[in-house]
Amino acid sequence: MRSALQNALLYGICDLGYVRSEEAEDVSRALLAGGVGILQLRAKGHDPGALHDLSLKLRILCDEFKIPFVINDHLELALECGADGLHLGQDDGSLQEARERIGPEMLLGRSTHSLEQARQALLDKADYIGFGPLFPTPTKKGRPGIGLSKICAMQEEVGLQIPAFCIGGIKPGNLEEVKRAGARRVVIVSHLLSSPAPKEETRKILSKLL
Ligand code: TZP
Ligand code: MG
Repeated sequence: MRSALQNALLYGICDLGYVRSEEAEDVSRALLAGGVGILQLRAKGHDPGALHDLSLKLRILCDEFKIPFVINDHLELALECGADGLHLGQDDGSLQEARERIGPEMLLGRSTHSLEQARQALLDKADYIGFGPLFPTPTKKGRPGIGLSKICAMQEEVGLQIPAFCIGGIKPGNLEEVKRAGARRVVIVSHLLSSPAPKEETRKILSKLL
């Protein structure tokens, strides 16, 4: 799955803040069919125990598409469902401790909100990072946008060594600007999940990243 991660330009998130659990499989299928190169299950405020069945379904679905499946926040759930990866934020503990528990194979992702944090994630042996939010976004309430000015430096220092996905408020209307600022890979959540045609919209966005 490490080589699949290297190929991923668009990171899809099935975020239960936007998608009802009953729809999560269909929406995830649409994102995968549209070409996301990695898929995460994000379920803020949900009891991990209640995510077991859904995570197994998405695990199988991602296998079908040969795309890495990542669990946000919940290490035990990631192990239980046989996820390909675990994604941790800045407040979710050390990457070294997580690595000791998940073993050498599972991908470990880290959210970063500054160039310094991006550098640190590389030193801490993250397999990939998220970098943002570039713009304020309702998906991550209360966090200011970090802007576009550090993308180039982050890309050179970190993004040449591990995949670095810019995130936060990215939409078709600002994607060109984000790319011009140096972004190569992106995560797009609300725009894709609120689209009436998520597969086609994913395809459209991906074609702009190729
Ligand atoms: N981390 C930083 S911004 C963000 C996360 C999970 C949310 C991105 O969502 P959207 O809807 O694409 O702005
Ligand atoms: Mg987290």
